[in-house]
Amino acid sequence: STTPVKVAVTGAAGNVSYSLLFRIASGAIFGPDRPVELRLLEVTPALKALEGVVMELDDSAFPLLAGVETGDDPNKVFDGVNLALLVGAKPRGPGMERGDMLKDNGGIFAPQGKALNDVAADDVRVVVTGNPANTNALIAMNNAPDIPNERFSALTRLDHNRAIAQLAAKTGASVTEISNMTIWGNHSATQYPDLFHAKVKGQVAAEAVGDQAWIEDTYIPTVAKRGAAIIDARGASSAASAAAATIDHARDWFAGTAQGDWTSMAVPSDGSYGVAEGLISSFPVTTKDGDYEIVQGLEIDDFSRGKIDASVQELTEERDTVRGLGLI
Ligand code: NAX
Repeated sequence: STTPVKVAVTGAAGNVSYSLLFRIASGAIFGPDRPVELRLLEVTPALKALEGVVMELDDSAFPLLAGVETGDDPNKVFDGVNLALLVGAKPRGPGMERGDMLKDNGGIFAPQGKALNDVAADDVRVVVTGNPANTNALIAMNNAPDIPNERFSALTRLDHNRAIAQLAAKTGASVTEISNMTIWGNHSATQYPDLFHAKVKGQVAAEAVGDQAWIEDTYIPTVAKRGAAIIDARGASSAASAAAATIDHARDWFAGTAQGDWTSMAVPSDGSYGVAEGLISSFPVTTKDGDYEIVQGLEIDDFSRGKIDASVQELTEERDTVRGLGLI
């Protein structure tokens, strides 16, 4: 199609978006033949900085960029959008109570969910990158009753990509020789990167590694705490890799996962693998044409079961908190 696809990005003047927008405009999600129109949402005080970003988008003369609109009103910016990348959020700062953080995010994701419900295109797909991503997606989804739940997702692709990179480094394989990686649960320190279904050159990764202690004591914490390691080294949180992961997530949702492989997306649970229905939890999924299916039938041993349950427990607590706050 030569009709531009309308892509909304929130937090458009922030760090992740500074990498994300230029890749979207270059065709990284929808390919080299599909024009894109950007709809950029920011809070009022950031609109001036956003103007500067738009000047740089203009200056890039992207052949596929059919238009850019900006604003601070989601009811206008989201009008007719086919894809909404919700990046702007209120992550937990030092000394902040979790309840306050969830409440602040409710103030962002409840109205954005409502606005998407009212003005987005009928085929809208939503990806939440802004933290706490799973529960922010839960809030948006529950405030958009007319949009099918399966259109809402949260980003665990950065964790997935980190899990591939760490496994590649350990085994000497290239990232392209690793398949069937899964992140289960929450995009948080409780996430579970699963080496019992991942494969290295076709061999089960846990067997290829052959060292359960390394998996438990080094691999899982390294992947789960990678965000903190980046902050420690850079003095700023991951931005370019988060943007790359957001692109991977959205591109694969439409373009599809490779035959025999899958990816990780946090999506509303249908009860698969004992995850309570309705929680937005990360699963192995196959994708095609903007739809996904949770991979079924994987055997979960006791070790994996404990890890998945612990992360899902955290999601349950977050859900109960936002329910108590009347946000869902
Ligand atoms: P920045 O603080 O640089 O940018 C966030 C932007 O969002 C700001 O410009 C702010 O004005 C805007 N914003 C706030 N409320 C808004 C609203 N109601 N509507 C529109 N815009 C709004 O953060 P950045 O480094 O870009 O990170 C963005 C988000 O991604 C954060 O929540 C962060 O925690 C999250 N991350 C998620 C990751 C993931 O894997 N899921 C990894 C990277 C990243 O840390």
